[in-house]
Amino acid sequence: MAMDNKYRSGFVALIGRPNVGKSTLMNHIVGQKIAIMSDKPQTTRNKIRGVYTSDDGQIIFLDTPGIHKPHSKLGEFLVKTAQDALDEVDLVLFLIDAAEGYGPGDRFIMENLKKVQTPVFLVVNKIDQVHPDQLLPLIDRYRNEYPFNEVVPISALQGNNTATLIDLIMNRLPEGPQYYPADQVTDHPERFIVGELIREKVLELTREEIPHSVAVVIEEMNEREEKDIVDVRAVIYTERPSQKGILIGKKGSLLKEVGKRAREEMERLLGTRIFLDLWVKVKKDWRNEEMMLRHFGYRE
Ligand code: GDP
Ligand code: MG
Ligand code: K
Repeated sequence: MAMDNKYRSGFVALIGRPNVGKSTLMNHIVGQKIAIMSDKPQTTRNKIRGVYTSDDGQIIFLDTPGIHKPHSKLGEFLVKTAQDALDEVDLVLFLIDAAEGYGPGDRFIMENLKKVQTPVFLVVNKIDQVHPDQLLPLIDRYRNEYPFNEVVPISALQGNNTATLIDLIMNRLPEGPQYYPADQVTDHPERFIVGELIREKVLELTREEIPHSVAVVIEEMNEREEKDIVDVRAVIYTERPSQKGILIGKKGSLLKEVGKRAREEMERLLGTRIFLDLWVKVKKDWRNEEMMLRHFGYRE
């Protein structure tokens, strides 16, 4: 509950190393699957907004790409994107994984946090996986490196203490308007969600054989006028012909399964029948090609 009866609203960035639970937290608070979850790191590459609305105010979450030491042009771009987001928001939630403990990537993030003015909460996630005695030393370790405005232990998965987190966030936000209608949880284009769903199914079905170098481009997404059907033409880009072979599978069996699973989930999500036309193409070393980055929508 807010401390006064002003309506508050603002933008909150979720940052932290891959797999700490950023998407899980946002999905828990917003209550709908909008960011794609996976146990493989870095499946969320674009900003996704989740909107939480109550009588006290409105919180608009940005699920930014993780800040980590860049190893390629794509990596540099992702770090820059994350950094830019931090300067534009009202509050930053820095998530850590209580079970994983302190990691070298966290120091890099905190160094970067010192460069922005925005207040920062340390959100210690996955407390369901540790003994309470382990928490204080861990928190001290982080506090020694950065003067966090709040420290909030939670379990995003089980929802422990997330209501407190919401209250603390709300009280930090400035007085402001309700930016989005109360029933809106995301303003992300359906195209992006559809692309991410296909990527999710590829990662699900190929495990380690296909690295994160796959990108999905939705080339066409059209609603048929006379029928309740949406035509989607999508291309999965891989870096090597061998990966293309794996992805297609024996007599096209793997690609067929990717398409089937993605289509079923799209139909549930969008509430319409989907006709999915799925292709696999090879683009060598697309991670480091500026033009491709632009083509895939990672550049303005
Ligand atoms: P992200 O990369 O930071 O967005 O992390 P995800 O939200 O994709 O979560 C990574 C993994 O951690 C998933 O398998 C989640 O189910 C799991 N996870 C997230 N939050 C919690 C939590 O509070 N407790 C436990 N035990 N697992 C969690
Ligand atoms: Mg995520
Ligand atoms: K700061």
